[in-house]
Amino acid sequence: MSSPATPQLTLALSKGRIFEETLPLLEAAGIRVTEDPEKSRKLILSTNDPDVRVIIVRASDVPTYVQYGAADFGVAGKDVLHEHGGAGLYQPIDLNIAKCRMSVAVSVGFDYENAVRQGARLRVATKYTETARQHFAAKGVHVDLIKLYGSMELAPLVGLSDAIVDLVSTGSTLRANNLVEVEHIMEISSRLVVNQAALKLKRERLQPILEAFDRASKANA
Ligand code: PRT
Ligand code: MG
Repeated sequence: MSSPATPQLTLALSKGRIFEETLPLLEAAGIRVTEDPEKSRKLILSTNDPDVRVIIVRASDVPTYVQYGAADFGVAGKDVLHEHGGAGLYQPIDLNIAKCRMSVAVSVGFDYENAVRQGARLRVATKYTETARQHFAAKGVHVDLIKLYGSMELAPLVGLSDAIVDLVSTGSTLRANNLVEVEHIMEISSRLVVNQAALKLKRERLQPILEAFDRASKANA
């Protein structure tokens, strides 16, 4: 008797916007996820293709699963990839999904330009310490970085920091909290990341999926 084999390909996705926006790309490759991660507590989801399964991981863990080959490929934001550094990952395609921007924001009324001009040492709260470090170092601005894991928008409101580095999409979260964007660091979208060994060893199975993703994502550009 044969037991069901482990699918040949494992794709790492995070729940929420990345999962939702990756579904049409998978569809273009003929792959349908047969379970809904919002309704199920399962972390390994099957697809209509017996060769392909999807694992659900935290957005910032996607590069790690792919780097170590626990997933062959995955989808991660440029914000997450910039923090991770990209070791062991091949990044062939900008999928043009989950778009937003990385910005510096401060409380309304805080004179950021003046503080920078005066060479003040700024306290900056962020989840993106590596990106923030590089940004302020390139500008020659001295900062004390305070690492947070969520709700960066709160930090300036309660005196934890002078500024934040965070993602902005519609801007409504900043507005609701009386914050303004003062600097634009980079445009963000999600990338396909592929394990470098898998790209060589599983090329035959991966290549058509990558090509379908590439074609479908051009439509989002
Ligand atoms: O939520 P969790 O802590 O598990 O992880 P995560 O926040 O990293 O995951 P998720 O699913 O929220 O985001 C996954 C990816 O989506 C990010 O890595 C980004 O590449 C991308 N993305 C696109 C965004 C946004 N747009 C976005 N608007 N990620 C987060 N936001 C947040 C932002 O941090 C801010 O708090 O939405 C808020 C601002 O939105 P607006 O519309 O009010 O400006
Ligand atoms: Mg989130």
